[in-house]
Amino acid sequence: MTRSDVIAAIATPPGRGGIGVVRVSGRNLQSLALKIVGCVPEPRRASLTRFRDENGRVIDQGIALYFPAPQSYTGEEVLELQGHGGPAVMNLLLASCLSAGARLAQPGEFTLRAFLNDKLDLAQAESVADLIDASTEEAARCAIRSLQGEFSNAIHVLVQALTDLRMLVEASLDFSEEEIEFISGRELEVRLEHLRHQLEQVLSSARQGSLLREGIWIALVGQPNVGKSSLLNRLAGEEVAIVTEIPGTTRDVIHQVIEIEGVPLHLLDTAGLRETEDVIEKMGMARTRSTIDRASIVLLLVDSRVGITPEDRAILASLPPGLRLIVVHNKTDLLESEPNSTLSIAPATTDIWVSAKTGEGIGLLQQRLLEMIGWQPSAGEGAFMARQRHLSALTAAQTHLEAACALATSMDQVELFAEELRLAQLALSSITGEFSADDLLGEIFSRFCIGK
Ligand SMILES: Nc1nc2c(ncn2[C@@H]2O[C@H](COP(=O)(O)OP(=O)(O)OP(=O)(O)O)[C@@H](O)[C@H]2O)c(=O)[nH]1
Ligand SMILES: [Mg+2]
Repeated sequence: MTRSDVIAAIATPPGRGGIGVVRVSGRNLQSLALKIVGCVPEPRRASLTRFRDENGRVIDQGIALYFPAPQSYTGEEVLELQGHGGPAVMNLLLASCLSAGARLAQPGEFTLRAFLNDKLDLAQAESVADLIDASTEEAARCAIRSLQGEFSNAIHVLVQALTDLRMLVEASLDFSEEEIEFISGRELEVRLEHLRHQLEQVLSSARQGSLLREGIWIALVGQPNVGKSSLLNRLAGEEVAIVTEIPGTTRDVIHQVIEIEGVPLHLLDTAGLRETEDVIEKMGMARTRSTIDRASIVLLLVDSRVGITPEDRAILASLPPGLRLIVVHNKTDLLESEPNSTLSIAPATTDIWVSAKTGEGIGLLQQRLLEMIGWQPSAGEGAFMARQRHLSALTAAQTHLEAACALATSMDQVELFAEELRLAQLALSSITGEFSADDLLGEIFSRFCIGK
C-alpha cells in the first residue's frame, strides 16, 4: 500500500440515485481538478461546475468540493465530485479521474489513509465500517459513539493508569538499592483494584456492543409439525416460511434476521427431525444438523399437548454439548387445561409455553432470549461497538492484570509484576492501533466498502 499516489472511487452505492459521488484523495490534486472541472475549486465551498472527460467532452454538471490537506477526511487533499447518481454517469466520471492520473482505490483505502495520517485511531476507523454496516438503530448509535472516540477514550484512560503505575514500579526496580519507596503496598493495592474495576466495566460495555454488532444465531429445531416455521413467522412478524399441517414441510434452512431491543437475532428455521425414507427430507435433515453447528442457541420446539416424547429426548441427546437451550412448548391455545410447568426435558433447562398461532408467551420468550445472551436493557446507551478483536485484547489485558494482582501480594518478583503490567498495556494499545502489524491493517480495511 503506497500512501502518496492519488486514489479515486465511486463513494455512493451502485444503481440509480438522486446524487452520486466520486471521491479523489492524494497529493497535488490541482492538475486533476483542472482537467476535470476546469479550475481548482475554492476550498470547502460548493462550486457548481461541469465535469469533463479526457477529451474535454462534458459528462455531467454538478457540485465540486475541494478540501486542501490536512483538513479533510483522509488528511490529504480531497476532491469530491457530486454528479447525477446513475451508473453510466458515475462510471464516466470515475474513468475521467483515472485517466487524469488517479488509480482505483482499494476497499477502505480512504479510511486507511485517515488512520495513517492520524485523523482517527484504529478503533474509530473500524467504527466507520460498523456504522455503515449497522443493521439496527441501536447498533448505529453505538457505532457513532465509538467513531466520536468514546471507546478509544476509555481505553486511553486505562492505558494512562497502567503507564503511571508502571513508571512507579519500574522506578522502584531501577533504584532498588536505595531504600526509596516509590509506591506503598497499600497504594499499589488500591490502584490495582481500581484498574481491575475499570477494565471490567469497559469489557462489559464492549460485550454489549459486540451483541449489537454481531447479534446471535438461533436455530429452531424439533420434530416435524411442532410449529417451528409458525414460530419463525410469529417472531418475524411476517409470513417468511411456508406453514402447512403436512409434517415435513420445511426442507431448506430459512434464515431470517429479526431485532429485539435493537439486538439482531439470526433465526434459522430447519427441517423437522424424524426417521424418514424420503430422500429430499433426509437432505433437509442433514442441513438441520449443520445449521445447529452454526447456532449458539437452540430453541427445541415440542407440542405442549403431547409433552416431551422419547423422540424429543433423542433430538436433545443428539445436540452438540455446550449449546444453550430453550425448550419451547408450542400450541398452548389447543391445551384444555393449564400447562404442566413441572414438565421438563432435563434439569436446569429453560422451558417456555407459547402459542405461535395466538402470540401468547412470545414476549416472555423474547425476554428469555435476551437474558440468555446477557443483554442488559439499559446497556445500549453506554455500549461500545466492539469487535471480536477488541474483546480478545480486553480479555488478554484482564488476564495479565489478574496475574499482576496475584504477584502484587508478596512483591518478591517485581520484574514479573512489571512485565505483566507491560503486557496488559500492550494488549490495550492494540485496540486503538498504537502497535499494529501491517497484516492486521490489511485484514481490517479490506472488509470496508470501496469509496470509504
Ligand atoms: N393451533 C395451533 N396450531 C399451530 C401452532 N403452531 C403451529 N400450528 C400448526 O401446526 C402445523 C405445523 O406447523 P409448522 O409451523 O409448519 O410446523 P413445522 O414444525 O415447521 O413443521 P415441519 O416444517 O414439517 O418440520 C400447521 O398446521 C400450523 O398451523 C399453534 O401455536 N397453535
Ligand atoms: Mg417448517
